[in-house]
Amino acid sequence: MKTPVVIAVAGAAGQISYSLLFRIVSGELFGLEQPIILRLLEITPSLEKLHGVVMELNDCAYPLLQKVIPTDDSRVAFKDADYVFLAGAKPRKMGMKRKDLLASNALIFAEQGKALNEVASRHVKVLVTGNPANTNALITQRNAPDLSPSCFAAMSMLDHNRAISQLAEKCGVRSKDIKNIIIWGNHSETQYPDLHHATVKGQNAFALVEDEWITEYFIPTVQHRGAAIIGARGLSSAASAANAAIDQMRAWTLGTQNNDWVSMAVFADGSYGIENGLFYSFPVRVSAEGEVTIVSDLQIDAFSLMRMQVSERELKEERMAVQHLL
Ligand code: NAX
Repeated sequence: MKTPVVIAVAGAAGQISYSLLFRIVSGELFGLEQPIILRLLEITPSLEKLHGVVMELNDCAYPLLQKVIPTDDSRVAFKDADYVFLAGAKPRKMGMKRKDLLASNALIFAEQGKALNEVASRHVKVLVTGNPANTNALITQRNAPDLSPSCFAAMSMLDHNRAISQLAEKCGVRSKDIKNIIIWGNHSETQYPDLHHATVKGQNAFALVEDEWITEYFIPTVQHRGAAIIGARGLSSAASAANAAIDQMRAWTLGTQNNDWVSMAVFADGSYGIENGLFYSFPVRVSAEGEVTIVSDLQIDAFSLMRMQVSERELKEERMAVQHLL
């Protein structure tokens, strides 16, 4: 058995965590040889509920789970953390736009950034899920100046998986047959799901689907999928969000495979003209050592560039609204 890794989850009594935690400690994240210490963060009023989750985790008798530490103190939760899932935030309710969430959730991420800066491992990987995820990642990163910006990412893997699933259904293939999908931009309705580089069983996706399907169905369906799920379930995506969090953290740690890439919202380095320092979703490849590289030199047509810039503009506006916390 390897040395245990410390995994911290904020919002640990919430609905995403209720799927996420059990999958992490069953070995789905890092395999069956990797023992885990879990540090679970909640607000004080939710500690009793968290206690129930901890009882259930213990009742699974998972061989990989060495210890569970529930707490309402972020400095205890993030102590020596190697991997952090930040899902502790209010979710969007029916009819609410992500921007409405900004004001109430931003402070949480400023505080958690400071705590990470003080106590987390210097090589920590912090995946921000709580919405608005990209701007919350920015707030967290800016409040953790002693950590490299490469320690932070926001989740766009759910959008990436949604795009794969739509294309697979359209082409009558399985999700594993789809490669090189891209989500550009913000995890919001301005995101741009891009098929220009995608392949279906090795064939260019563009040659297999009609232009009209892309603009009238594919792009809006992926962009508005979160709202559609809220409309149908009365609650925001939870199991699929937990699944995507596992997919993104696993790819970020163990690497991408077979010349494929994943979409991750990472610290922009000027690639594709996107302003440096925004957390923007790009196609990335990850080495087996966990080093992330934005895929460069993709041909971008005028339609795509316009869509990418719309999402960049929204991220700049969100940044303006939280300037006081940066
Ligand atoms: P829940 O309300 O079920 O859970 C959130 C939990 O966070 C609650 O238990 C709450 O007590 C806790 N919490 C609140 N403030 C906290 C703080 N300061 N420290 C620690 N914990 C705190 O929401 P859930 O459905 O689990 O969603 C969590 C977040 O993920 C929301 O912001 C939601 O909008 C976002 N999502 C992001 C997605 C993405 O793709 N990036 C998709 C799914 C989801 O909508």
